[in-house]
Amino acid sequence: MKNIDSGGHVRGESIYVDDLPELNGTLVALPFFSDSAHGKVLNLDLSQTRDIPGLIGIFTAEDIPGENQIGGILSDEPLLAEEEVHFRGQPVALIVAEDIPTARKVRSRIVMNTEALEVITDPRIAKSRGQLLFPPRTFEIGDVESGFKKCTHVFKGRADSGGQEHLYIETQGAYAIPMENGNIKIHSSTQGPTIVQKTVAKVLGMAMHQVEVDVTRLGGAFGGKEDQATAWAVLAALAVKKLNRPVKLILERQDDMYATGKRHPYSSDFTIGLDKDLKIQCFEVEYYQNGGAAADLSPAIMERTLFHVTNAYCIPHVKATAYSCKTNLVPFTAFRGFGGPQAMFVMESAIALAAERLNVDKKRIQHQNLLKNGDKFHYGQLCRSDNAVLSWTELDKIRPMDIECKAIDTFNQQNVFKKRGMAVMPICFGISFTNTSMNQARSMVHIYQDGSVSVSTGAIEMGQGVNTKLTQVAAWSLNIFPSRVRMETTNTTRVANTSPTAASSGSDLNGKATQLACKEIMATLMQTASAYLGASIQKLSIRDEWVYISDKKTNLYWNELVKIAFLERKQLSAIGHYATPEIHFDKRIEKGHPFAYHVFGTSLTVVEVDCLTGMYKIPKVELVHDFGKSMNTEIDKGQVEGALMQGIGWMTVEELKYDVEGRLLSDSLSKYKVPDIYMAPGKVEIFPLQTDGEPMAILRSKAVGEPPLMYGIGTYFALAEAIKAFNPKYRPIYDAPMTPEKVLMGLYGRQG
Ligand code: LUZ
Ligand code: MOS
Repeated sequence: MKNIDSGGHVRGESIYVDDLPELNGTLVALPFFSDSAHGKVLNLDLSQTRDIPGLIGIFTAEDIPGENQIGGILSDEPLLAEEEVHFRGQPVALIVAEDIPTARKVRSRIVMNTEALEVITDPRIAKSRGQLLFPPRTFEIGDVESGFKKCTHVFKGRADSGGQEHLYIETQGAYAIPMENGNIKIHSSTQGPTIVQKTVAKVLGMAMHQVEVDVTRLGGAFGGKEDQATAWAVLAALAVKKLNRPVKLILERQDDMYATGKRHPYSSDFTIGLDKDLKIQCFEVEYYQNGGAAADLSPAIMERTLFHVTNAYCIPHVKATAYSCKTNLVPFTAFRGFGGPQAMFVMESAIALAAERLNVDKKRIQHQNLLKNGDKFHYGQLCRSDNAVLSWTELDKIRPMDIECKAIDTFNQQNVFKKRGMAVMPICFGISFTNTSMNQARSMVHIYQDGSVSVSTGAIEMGQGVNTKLTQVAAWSLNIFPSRVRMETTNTTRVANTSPTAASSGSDLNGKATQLACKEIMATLMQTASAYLGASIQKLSIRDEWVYISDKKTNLYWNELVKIAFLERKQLSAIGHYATPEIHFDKRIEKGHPFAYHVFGTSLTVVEVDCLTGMYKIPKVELVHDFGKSMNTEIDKGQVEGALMQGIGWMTVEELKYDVEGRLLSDSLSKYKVPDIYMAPGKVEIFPLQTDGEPMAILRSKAVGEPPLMYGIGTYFALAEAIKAFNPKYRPIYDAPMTPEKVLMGLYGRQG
């Protein structure tokens, strides 16, 4: 089934927040941001703004009627700064004007005077000063201390990975509208409409039922709008509350890059221990997560890091501790993978270091240690599949790795200034919000009198195709054609208490809820048909919109059946509620069964380095991915390709740069390089792992949003191999991203 949005997208007709028709009298809002990374606010001088025509108002923390607090997990983040500012880009005031040029002019005339306080940007320094956002956590299994003593080989190392800008094409924004009786309606570009609703209510001192949030779709999010869409919606709503006029707040690209959180940079220390057969016996790791100036989603992200310590490997003795370090940078936030990729980069670095010191092929250690059915994860859950090994074996069958290695050796012998390298990257990603209570969803289904169907869920369409998948779920559950089904906007008055569309779980949770709602309506319709046809329910079915008795088609058509049920005064609407069964987690002992299932896969990446310039390209990536039984292979392949490319960008050219004063240097697209079409692999081949599918997944089709991002990690290690082929003295230092500059240093130095 084709993506239901593709026509609208291609014609440019799809609606985003800034495309909504504006009501008469709509104003624009523009935040004034702190340009100090850490300081006491002495005063905010507005004197130069007074006589600017078109300025409607400037609001600060003092104008907030409720609680000046937007922290989603911990209450540590004011919406508008009060006595102190903690990062550059922190909102301090809100300018409301007739138009954008006026608002910009006003902004340029506001002066904030601060007394500078010490600026910390390095998580290790923050940790040494005791600057943590919340207490550290340790996940442990076995006994590393005695385990290391029994190891033949023990290696210590360090790994660093950089942050990443989301670069959703639609920037952050919201359009807030005053309604009757002081109520407010907000169109928000958010993954979490309920978070927006709840926070607006809290900050404005309203009840949740006075706030309606509506989302048509997002032009990308990637985690950047899970929590950090909220501030902009609340600011717009604050202006509405103050002025009783519609207010639109859309961040321009540079403001968005400057003032919104990104993927967390991590710095980590590890010790890996192997026995004489290269079985990894022990792994000890300390993660220093750069959290920025407030907690935001860092507690949950740090938790997922701790779940993905060992990637796709079984390690009997593990001790992992994570620190979320408070720095004077914008609060870092959710980004596809949510702390998992950071952990997996450390694991792969440790294996690479061991392979290098032992002078063995990294693949040998990887393969030797893959998870098998029955293995226990360090958090207590059992691995219930052999898909790690199966995907590796399948890839090796399709593209024998030894032959690939030989081809690369031959290429490297024949070329002096071009060198190739390859890496294999197995992945394992847990599906479910790590916070068990978030794993629930609702779906409201109406059948109209003409037989057409309306479906509302908590899922947010952000380009990932969830609405297409939910259309399929509804159509298949009712045995009607997909053209009958309309996916409605996501609206808090129709579907309440939604979890954000995140954690790769949107289709699973909302799909299962939709199945339940459809099932309820189908039961009603089957009763109706049974009475009308005088046939027993057990013998009845609907196929392609016709009612059948056993295998015999009747002349009762869907439209007619719906009409009869309506005239008989039957309920043709239902709300399904789904909560993932079986999952639980006990934080006191850090053990449980947090995930509904895991997604596996293995990729093979080949890179080619130009040894005169340090530039590189990626001739190919081939991978075997565990889709379960994919319900939409085109959408799922699109997710794998997009995630792979995003992972490649994170590992290679995307470099977030801050100076010691906490100033973001890479604050525009001329300074922050994202992979473009020339950077894309010459060939991407995706082979589905043949399995029976996963019953906990919607229609046995596994969650696909995040896991394939981690295939990109292979690129880093393939580049290290290519450099080594040119410069045998090269010793990698596991410091991602591997930019062309670093490659060049590696080609002609000892490290890179
Ligand atoms: N968001 C969240 C996520 O709140 N909890 C999670 O476990 C998660 N995992 C991945 C992406 N977003
Ligand atoms: Mo996410 S990182 O699934 O919002």
